[in-house]
Amino acid sequence: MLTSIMVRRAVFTLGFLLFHLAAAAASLVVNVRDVRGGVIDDAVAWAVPVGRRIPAPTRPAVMDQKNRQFVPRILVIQTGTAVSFPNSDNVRHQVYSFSPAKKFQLPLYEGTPSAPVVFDLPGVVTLGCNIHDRMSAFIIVVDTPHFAVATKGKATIAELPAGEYEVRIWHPGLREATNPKRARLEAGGALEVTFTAGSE
Ligand SMILES: [Cu+2]
Repeated sequence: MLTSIMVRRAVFTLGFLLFHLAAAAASLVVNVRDVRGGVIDDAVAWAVPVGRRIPAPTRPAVMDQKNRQFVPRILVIQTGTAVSFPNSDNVRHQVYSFSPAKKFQLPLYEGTPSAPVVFDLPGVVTLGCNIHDRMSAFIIVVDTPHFAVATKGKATIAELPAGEYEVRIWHPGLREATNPKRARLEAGGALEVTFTAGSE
């Protein structure tokens, strides 16, 4: 009897805590436009907590290969994330990167290689396939779990704990890094920031 009351009380307390955590989360909308005001496709945005500890990544990620294309074409991950590279085609691929943030090559393979690749440095990793020249994709490795890929120039980063953030963007046509923007998010609040970036 006592145990059942204790369990009920614990469940109630947990529910109460989760409700308040959800209510306190803020969201950030990041607009990415070109110099003429048009939206930029394939932009990504991320928000790095300022002066706060960043939890280690917990979820693995997947870069698939389907119909001789990488899926997704742009993958954003937190630094330290393990990415698996399954091959869903019935032809073999040989995935590689020469990017300084992660140089690697997977031997020619079918199915899923047994070991995922861990991306332990932030940066942009350009992927290619030695067999199919037109296969290309990007893995954007960022020092935060808070990121989003834009749809029609708008990236929504949800479930952010309140506090100060440094917001950055990237897109495939970007020649040099744009200056970050600071954003201070209140508990339960929503904020919108706009970047103007060259699309050439
Ligand atoms: Cu290939």
